[in-house]
Amino acid sequence: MPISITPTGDNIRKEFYQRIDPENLTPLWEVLASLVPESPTTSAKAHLWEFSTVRDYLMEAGDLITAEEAERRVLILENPGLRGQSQITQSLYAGLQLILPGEIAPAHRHTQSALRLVVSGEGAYTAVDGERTIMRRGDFIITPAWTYHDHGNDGDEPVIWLDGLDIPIVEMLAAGFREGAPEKAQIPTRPIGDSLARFGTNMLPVDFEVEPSDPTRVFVYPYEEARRSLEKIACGESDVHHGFKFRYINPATGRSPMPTIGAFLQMLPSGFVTRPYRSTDSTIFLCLEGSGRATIEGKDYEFGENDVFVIPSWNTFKLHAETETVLFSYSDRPVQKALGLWREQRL
Ligand code: 1HN
Repeated sequence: MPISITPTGDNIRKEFYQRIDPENLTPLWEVLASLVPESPTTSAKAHLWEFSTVRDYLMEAGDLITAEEAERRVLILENPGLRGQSQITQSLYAGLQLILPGEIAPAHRHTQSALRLVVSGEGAYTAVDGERTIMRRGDFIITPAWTYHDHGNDGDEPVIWLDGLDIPIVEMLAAGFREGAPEKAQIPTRPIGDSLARFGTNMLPVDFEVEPSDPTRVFVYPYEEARRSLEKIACGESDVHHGFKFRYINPATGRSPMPTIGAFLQMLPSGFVTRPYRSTDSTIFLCLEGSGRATIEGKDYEFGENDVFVIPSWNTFKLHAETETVLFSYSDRPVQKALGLWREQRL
């Protein structure tokens, strides 16, 4: 007898689903539309964290636990739509880290890539692959996959920075490894500034050749220089959707500094309002200077210095700068571009 394609009673279908369930089988037709949505759907929500609130709790955490005991003293910025999952978007992690004077966050390495954006305080250093970098406000510092890194604070004030990691991506791929280092703090093998001098001044060592997939040899992108470049280009014509916006690169390849995370720096002149825009890369923003308002899917989020906000994939937003504003941001754009998935819409 031919198989009937006329609608079957709900109960008969349910009974069928129950019978195949013990065999670890389940019908596609019940989930197809949500598996392959017409446009991106994510449980992540738009949200803003006021720095002053997080800072106060971080300082309280400073009395509760040492950096060494915690390994990293961090308050995770958890997306309200993804609670309990240690992520700020479906693909990325964010946290604010505190290191007090005299403390060391011990050396380790892992396959997850990390970025830091220094937010408040001076006098701390981070050491990457045997080279220390002094952390100054606004500096963008990276720890490529499987590079040893430790942090220390030789100064006399608390230092706080934003951490961004690709933890959910590595988790999805089940490719996470980590190990401790032989020493608590790496013994420097190169002087401060060595990598930047060799690889970050529009020159490369004469015999240095790079493969497109090589990680960057530049670990620090000083804010002082980035800020100067923004100032220079801000005399010219602005982009109606972005104001004046740069992407950070590996200077040897022109690609993103790390394969999984793209990072950006933009300036919006006082009073500037961007035209509505959306893209498939959920993006985390940190306000380095100025203040303003992000309107995300029609809802307003007022931001000031050091506040962090997140815009989920395909959410339409515009940015309104109350005063001259500098925003740092990061996303999974390089992953999406490599896979041919990235889309944007300029409205
Ligand atoms: C990590 O290694 C750091 O090195 C910060 O500062 C946050 C979150 C999860 C896993 C490793 C750091 C981290 C982390």
